[in-house]
Amino acid sequence: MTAFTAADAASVTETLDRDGIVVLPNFLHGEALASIQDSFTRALARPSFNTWSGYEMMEKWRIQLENLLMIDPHCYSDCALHPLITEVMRRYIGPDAALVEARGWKTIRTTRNFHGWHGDAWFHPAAAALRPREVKLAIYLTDVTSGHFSYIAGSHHANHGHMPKHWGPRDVAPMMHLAKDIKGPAGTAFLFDTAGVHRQTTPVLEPRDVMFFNFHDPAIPLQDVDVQNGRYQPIALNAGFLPAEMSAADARILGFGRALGAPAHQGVIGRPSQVRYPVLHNTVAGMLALRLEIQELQRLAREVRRAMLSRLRALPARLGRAVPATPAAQH
Ligand SMILES: O=C(O)CCC(=O)C(=O)O
Repeated sequence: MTAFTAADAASVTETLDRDGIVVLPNFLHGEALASIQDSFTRALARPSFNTWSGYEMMEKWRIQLENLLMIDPHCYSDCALHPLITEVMRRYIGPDAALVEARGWKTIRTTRNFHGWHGDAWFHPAAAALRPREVKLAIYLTDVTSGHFSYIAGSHHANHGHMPKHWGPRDVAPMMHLAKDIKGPAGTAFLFDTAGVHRQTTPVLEPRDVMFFNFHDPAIPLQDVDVQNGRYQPIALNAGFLPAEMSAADARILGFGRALGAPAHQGVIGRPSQVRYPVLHNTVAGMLALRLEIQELQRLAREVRRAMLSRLRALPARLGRAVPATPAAQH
């Protein structure tokens, strides 16, 4: 992990405040980068289904990992809990900043313009007056020369306190000279204020792997759709990756105890109320149930066959006992 000083945290926070985005070159490197790249690739090997824990797919172009803190120990010490990051979050968001999402994805190669300019929508309209701040730490896991992240520098200032929205090409055209295109080798990181106008650019000429660690104050009320979809719940942690001792500040940033005292459903990991493609899900679940039913019928058939065979084998002996001995044989 790269060492940092209080001056680093101050200057990163200052740039974030001014531009809404700050690049951290070579943030992840060496063993930490190699380990996360490997874990990421393994986790992307198959979709989550029944006994497999893998990726989720909400659309054609991105294959998504929902719980990065489950897949690799370096996602704690070298990413979410990196002292530079936690210090900048405290300075920029406030003392109650917490990690509310740790997800990543692979964008597949495509020339399709599938992802437009937007500010991230997350807080309830009633909270807009609080001018809530949210910051994402993004880290590239592949070398990125196309399909990179782009951000309109300074656009966060005008958007704070307004409901985030999607921006059409005509809305963004007058601001394009302020666009910061973030390209770079694997391990390049950047922090951005999600109120600013941003997007993944097209075309994506090489598949791109990226992680996003999302921080805001969990006390800020969420927009209805995120409550309905169970987004920004306490995040899933892997106990095996956590150190035996952890500072109270780190435990709070990870959300320890955040759901205590609240209705249990508010602490449930995942998206219990979100049913996407119900027909497809029910069909696949039905096919799995049918497969298991057939397996059970096959087991029953084997049992019946075994019982019949053993009865057949026992038949001659039983017949022998049943046939009375001939009189001649009695002498
Ligand atoms: O994948 C990207 O580069 C864009 C990400 C993005 O728009 C977001 O996290 O809100």
